[in-house]
Amino acid sequence: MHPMLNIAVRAARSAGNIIVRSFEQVDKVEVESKGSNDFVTNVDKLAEQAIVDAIQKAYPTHSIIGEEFGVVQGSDDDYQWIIDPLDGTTNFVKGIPHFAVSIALKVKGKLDQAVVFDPIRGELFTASRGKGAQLNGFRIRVKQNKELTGAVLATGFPFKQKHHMASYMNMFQALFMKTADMRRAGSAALDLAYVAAGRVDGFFELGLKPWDTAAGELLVIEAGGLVTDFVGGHNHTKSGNIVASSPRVLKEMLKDMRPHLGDALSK
Ligand code: 2AM
Ligand code: CA
Ligand code: CA
Ligand code: CA
Repeated sequence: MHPMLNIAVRAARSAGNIIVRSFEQVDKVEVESKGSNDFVTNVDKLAEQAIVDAIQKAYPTHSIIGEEFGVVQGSDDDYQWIIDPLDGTTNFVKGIPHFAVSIALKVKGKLDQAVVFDPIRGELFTASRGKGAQLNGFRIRVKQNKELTGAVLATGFPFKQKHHMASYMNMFQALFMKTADMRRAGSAALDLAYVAAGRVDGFFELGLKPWDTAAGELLVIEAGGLVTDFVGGHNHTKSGNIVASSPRVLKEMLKDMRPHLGDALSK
């Protein structure tokens, strides 16, 4: 295992331990609101601190960007960690055991290492650039479906951008009519990991942040899938509008979504 992936795994496991311990008594966890429908807890922050500590202990010069603490600038700009200590906080606070720790490393702007860890199931998804993707050490691959018919897609609702709900519903409908079913499980990082593992056939969501998708994106790519924005380009890191699937299904998804995008989502 790449030494930096090894550190990422260690960091994810220590965050996972904090999260699982608190989840056992989740009724006692204090929930703050970061704005409407946006929860955060002390556990998010403790988990992020554990990850930052693990990275800084091993690589004191690296930069880190995390959901809760923002940018921790290091002296070395070539190495940037992108972390979401708890992806699926809404599930966590509701007592639904489906959430993950997401840690990615970019080297000179390119995704290089990725970990998505589901601490409840003990599922560790990892990828290193050019080396494939694994689940608990076993190789995983994106399902190479040729069409949407029979597919199950994961998605997320635009909880923060409710002004996009109408467009979203139109896209949802266009895709839903062709697929077997849809899943809205509540963790974008796990949605992407599940695409990588072939558990779902594709994923789309709008308005996500870099820490939601960075690790999952590398998992999907290393597992033989594609990740694009809503028009097949590579603006998804900026726009947060993301589609992931096998090359052929992704192409069909984009075609079906296209009539419903409007100007705002054409990126
Ligand atoms: P978070 O738990 O780290 O905030 C799924 O739609 C994604 O959106 C998740 O990865 C989740 O990341 C984020 N999210 C933030 N607030 C949400 C909410 N109220 N409902 C669902 N997802 C939310
Ligand atoms: Ca959050
Ligand atoms: Ca998140
Ligand atoms: Ca989070």
